[in-house]
Amino acid sequence: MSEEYTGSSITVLEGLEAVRVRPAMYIGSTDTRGLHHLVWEVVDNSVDEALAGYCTHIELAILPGNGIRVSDNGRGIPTDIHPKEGVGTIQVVMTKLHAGGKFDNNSYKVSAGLHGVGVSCVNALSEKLVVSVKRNGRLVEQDFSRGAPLAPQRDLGATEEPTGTTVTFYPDPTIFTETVYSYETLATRCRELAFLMSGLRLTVTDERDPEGFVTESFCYPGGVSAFVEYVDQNRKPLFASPIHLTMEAGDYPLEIALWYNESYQENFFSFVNNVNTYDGGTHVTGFKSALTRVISKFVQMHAAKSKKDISIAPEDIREGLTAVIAIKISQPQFEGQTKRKLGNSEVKGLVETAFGAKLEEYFHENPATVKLILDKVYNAAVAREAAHKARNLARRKNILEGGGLPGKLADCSSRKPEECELFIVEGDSAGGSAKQGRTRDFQAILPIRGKILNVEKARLDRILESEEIQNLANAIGSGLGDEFKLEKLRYFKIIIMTDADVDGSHIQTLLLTFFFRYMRPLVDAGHVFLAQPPLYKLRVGKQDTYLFTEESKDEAIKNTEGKKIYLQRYKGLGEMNPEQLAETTMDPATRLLKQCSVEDGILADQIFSMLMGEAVEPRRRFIESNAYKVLNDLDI
Ligand code: 0RA
Repeated sequence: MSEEYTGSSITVLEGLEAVRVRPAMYIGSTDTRGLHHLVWEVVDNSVDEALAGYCTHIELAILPGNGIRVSDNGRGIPTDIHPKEGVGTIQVVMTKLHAGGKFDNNSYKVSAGLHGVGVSCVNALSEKLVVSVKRNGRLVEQDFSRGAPLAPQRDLGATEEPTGTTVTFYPDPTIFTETVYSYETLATRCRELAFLMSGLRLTVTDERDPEGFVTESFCYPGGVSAFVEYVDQNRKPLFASPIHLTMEAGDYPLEIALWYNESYQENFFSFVNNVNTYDGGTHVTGFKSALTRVISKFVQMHAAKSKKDISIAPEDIREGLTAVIAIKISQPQFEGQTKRKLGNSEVKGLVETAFGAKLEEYFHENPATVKLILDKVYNAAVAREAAHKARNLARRKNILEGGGLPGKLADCSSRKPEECELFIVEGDSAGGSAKQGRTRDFQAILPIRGKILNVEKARLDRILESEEIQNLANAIGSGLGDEFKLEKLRYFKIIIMTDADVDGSHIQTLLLTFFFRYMRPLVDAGHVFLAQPPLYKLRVGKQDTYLFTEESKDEAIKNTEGKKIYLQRYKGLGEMNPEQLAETTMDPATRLLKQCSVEDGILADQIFSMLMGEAVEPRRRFIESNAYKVLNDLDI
């Protein structure tokens, strides 16, 4: 690098040095999340170019050496000398904190949204970064390292190709604790962006394996309507295609798609400036109240004709509803601990008015669809009321909000949730061994009787009537559904302990479905675990070893070198005595636990609805195409 050049870039480096000293302050963390965050900072600039109407295709590639290349066919970063800064605009964009990218007034920039720390942070945290721009018929490039320009931009000559920007970067391994990119993570977000930016094409390619690249390309002219179809692909729809409404809420562009299906869940996905607001906010509140108001109005009109007299609750209206709500806002305010909730108070009324009017108009024009929806809402209300009458109201409240402890629970003596563990154990006999083998101070045991109710196929009413579910909810203590309160959790570790056979897996899946649908914060906060009982005991001489996988068993046998061995296959927890069960599966010092987490909520939803839901065809397809993977392991 030339002497002069070093001089002019000093002030710039002071800004970026701060990013290198405290990277987590700028990108959240330096683990795999932060690593992927870098990609979105760059992609957001290209998405902004698409929002401004100049870019139709964004290509993302994972390179050998775990670099990333992001190319777009937008206008290209200007290649002139920046009038105020006196250096090339490329350098200004890449080195000035919060320069973001654009100087034009595009008010819905994603790059100014939730993360919006700017592409200069990516530069600061990359050991190498190259920007390459095609603009005015010329190709111009500039190289950087750890934020510092290595030389002024250089003109590489004329090009016939269309305009665009390519940013290639290699994250600094001295900053990041994890440097390997996940193709799945990148592809999932690209698909989501393609739904949200209808017509924009996003292509992801994994170029790391020289033997062959993996690539996918996403483009959905149907926008959020295609998103809802994608989410519900494993459910039985109530009518042919989603209701898709595009409108302005005040000045804010608003797009909503909604679709009813035969399940009982409500499934909302909401976005502000293409950022997922996992915890909803004022746009979702506005949506819900307009939906309730308009549907109630049509119910009343209908009831007057048919003389039906049913009172409809908001939950009846949302039963089996999947919706995507996407709004663009100039000054979004995000709230809550994780900043995943929209706070702008004016948005509620704007969405309510705009969406309410649009939905009413749609209903007047589509009476056949309205009839299907009203029938579904009636059914939900009738079922709810019938159950309501039959049931003891106080008990329902008790379960929802967490009530008395079940008789079958062998509780622990500690009352400090952070040190307490609840083992949910299949069957009374294993439950007995677990009770004898546990450390009573902090380990509680709840035996369950085999298969619990499949909550994917049942209404809340039936779920609340199930004795096993009542026991579970009461033991855990935090209530369920809308009333779930993580603060009331009685055990920080909820451990599912089942036999390592087909029935055990089924019970695990039923329990996980319940936790995912009705106690989702429990899963998100990392409180749910799967115990890992050993598959084998290998005795060589007087030495016993417990083995947890087929591979480790094969390996261990290989290493016995012809000595006399005795191998026991455990078919269930019941075959272990309490001491063995404690040592292999329960004792924190020696056991293995798998922590459950939801990395991709949409995929998790699809898998649960596919495995456990009403529609048979998607499950059949899944089993057919995956059976070969498990056939060898099944013990039937
Ligand atoms: C500054 C000004 C203009 C575009 C951009 C930056 C720009 C930045 C990035 C980053 C990735 N892709 C990008 N594409 C464009 C406006 C240019 C004009 O007015 O022609």
